[in-house]
Amino acid sequence: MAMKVWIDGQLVDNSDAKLSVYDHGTLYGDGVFEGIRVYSGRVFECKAHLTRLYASARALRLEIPYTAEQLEAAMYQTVKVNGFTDCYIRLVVTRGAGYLGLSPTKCPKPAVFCITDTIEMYPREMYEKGMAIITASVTRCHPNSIPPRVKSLNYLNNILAKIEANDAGVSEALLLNHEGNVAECTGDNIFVVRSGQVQTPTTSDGILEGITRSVILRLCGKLSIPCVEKTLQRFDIYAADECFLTGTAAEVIPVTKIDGRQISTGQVGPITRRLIEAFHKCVREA
Ligand code: PXG
Repeated sequence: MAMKVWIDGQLVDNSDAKLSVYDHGTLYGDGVFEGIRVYSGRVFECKAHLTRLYASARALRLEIPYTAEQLEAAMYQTVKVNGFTDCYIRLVVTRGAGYLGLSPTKCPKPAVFCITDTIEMYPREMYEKGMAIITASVTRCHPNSIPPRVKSLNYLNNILAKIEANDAGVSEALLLNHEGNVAECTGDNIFVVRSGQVQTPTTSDGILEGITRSVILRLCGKLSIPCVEKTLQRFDIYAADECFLTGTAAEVIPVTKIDGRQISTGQVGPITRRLIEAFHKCVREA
């Protein structure tokens, strides 16, 4: 489909939206990105996404050559020119064109682009009946390597885990951290419900601080559903009453099976249902 892409301040046809082969984003995965949703013409949690983008860039000592206001305007401009009211946005900042060799000092100007497209979701049936996941053999990156809190262009670890999910015939894989505790899935945060309490790993467990995760924690507060961020072990998922994943693409999706084991009754639980409903209400009102 013909679509405009915003790239370094210009709106160009998607077929003309190109990066240099010398871009360190391509050569080394040197860059950061955000996946964002537009609901009813509004960029959902815009400030939170931009804050995370700048924080990720900062962690990589990558200076974004635009202000947050300029990037927000670029997103709205791209959404509008493509005639979307509901869509997915991919906002990317790379180290820019340099030369062969790792050092970013050879890259004078970061490249920034914004793509809008229709959103690819899990099949509707999974939202109603729940999805099956597996635990990947791949470990989530150690926080002293590329920090999981950075949404970087290097997703190889997650891609390896996703391949394991594909091989097992399921849609997502859970990654454990370097200590063997629960971290998150390849593109989604994980939650469990045990004895009426919603639980999710803390940022120090080596996760991306998902925007959807924050919205769910906020909604729990609003609905007076007890919730806590704490270290979880595999046991906590096996013994959970309910389990669900959150992410910009997936929104809130129930998990009813892990590693071939049914979670509790294998049905979508009542708290998960309440939160799915509250989330839908929230994106309509935001
Ligand atoms: N953990 C990881 C590792 C992620 O990549 C999330 C959690 C959820 O975060 P948000 O802010 O979306 O609630 C993500 C989300 C996609 C896609 O197109 C999504 C993500 C990464 C790559 C692709 O579905 N990230």
